[in-house]
Amino acid sequence: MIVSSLRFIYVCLLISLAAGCSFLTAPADLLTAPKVATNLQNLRESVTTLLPDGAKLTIPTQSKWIGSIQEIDVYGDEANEAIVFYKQEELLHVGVLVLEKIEENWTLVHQIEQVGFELERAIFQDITGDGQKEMLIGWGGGTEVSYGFSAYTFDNSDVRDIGSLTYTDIVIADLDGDNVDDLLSFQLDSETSSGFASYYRFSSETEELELVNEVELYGDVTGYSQMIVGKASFDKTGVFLELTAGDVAHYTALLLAMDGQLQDVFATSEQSEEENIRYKPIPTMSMDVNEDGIIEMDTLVIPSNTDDVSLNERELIHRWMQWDGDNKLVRVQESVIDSKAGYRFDFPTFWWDNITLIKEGEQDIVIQYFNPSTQEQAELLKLQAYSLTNWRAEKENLQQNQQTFVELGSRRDTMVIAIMASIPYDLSPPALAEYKNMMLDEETIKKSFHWTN
Ligand SMILES: [Ca+2]
Ligand SMILES: [Ca+2]
Ligand SMILES: [Ca+2]
Repeated sequence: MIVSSLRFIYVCLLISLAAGCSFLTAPADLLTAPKVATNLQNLRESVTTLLPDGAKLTIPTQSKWIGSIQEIDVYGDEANEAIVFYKQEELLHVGVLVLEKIEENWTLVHQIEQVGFELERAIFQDITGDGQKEMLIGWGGGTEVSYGFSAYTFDNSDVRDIGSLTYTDIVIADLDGDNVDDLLSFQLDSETSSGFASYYRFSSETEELELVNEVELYGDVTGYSQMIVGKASFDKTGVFLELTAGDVAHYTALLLAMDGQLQDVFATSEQSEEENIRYKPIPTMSMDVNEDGIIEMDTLVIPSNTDDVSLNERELIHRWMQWDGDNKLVRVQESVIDSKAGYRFDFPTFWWDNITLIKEGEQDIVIQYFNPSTQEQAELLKLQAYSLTNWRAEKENLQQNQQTFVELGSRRDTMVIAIMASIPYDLSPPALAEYKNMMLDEETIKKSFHWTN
């Protein structure tokens, strides 16, 4: 057991040198693995006797992987403490117990309690920069959009509250690049239809979390669907926030720390093009779509020559935009996404601005060559999703009709294929030459296909 664990650590260390492998289990835990079962039983018995009257174990709703009992070293003494989450429904109390193992016995050393109906999240992360983890707890208060958050630091077996705030969502990340994690809270105020982002850093002078600055988000913010943190450029970490403004518009905000202050990058920009492209009729999700380590915004573009198509029947182009480090967005990729069938098909760059999309039936997406100057248009590729049960018969049909197609992938009950169109000889000679250059071979078609969920 120990030998194989050591081998695992060795392999992981090798990988970590190359690619930043993260330990799912700490090495110390692996080395003591055979003892875990008895230790855990011992701990569970202690927890049962130490819980307050009428209290039940609970799991933080947004950090479910943590469970109701977490063994973690918060004292920095290289021995694990046990953190226990509980609630007392009748009293509307939620609480945390900190247990320390003293002479083989789990002993209650701290009890922290708040009024609330649930524990919303629990995070163990160093936000003071001393290498020792803080305990960050989100308490569910009375409303759906606002929670209370408290950060606790442990020193010399003492626990101290270093800052409390309210939040709708929260991210912890090093935004200013000083190698110490900072805290960004997002607050949605449903009464005034407004959103605020507040930037906090730990101050070594006051030894508390300090509000650096607050940014009011642009527009009548009524909701949000995503808040993620990641690289916004090679050297800058940003927070991408997918917001609902008013009843129908959605847009992506990018929040960054510039010169130590939080900024909403495009709210201060006078580039109206950048303003407009971030607005869309439905929310989308930012992600690192081209796998270069940088997060892209997923913006939506109406395909050419579809003005008379109703919005519901229109298939929109997903135009993935990367921040240029200043106040502009740069197009890095274009795709079509079928969220029902669960796939994305990426367009080669030489297709950009020379194609349009047509939705056929429920699930067929026709990609057409489109010449903006002559308005000539011709089918290039059709993406079709079938249920697997129908696929065999459909395949025979396609073969009988001598159609060229590529099987892109099958998953669950879905088969997705791409049908290559036959060459449209009615195009003008220059358009036909352009069309032929835009035809994709089987390998490129396969590489352009990705499952999304
Ligand atoms: Ca710390
Ligand atoms: Ca920092
Ligand atoms: Ca990327």
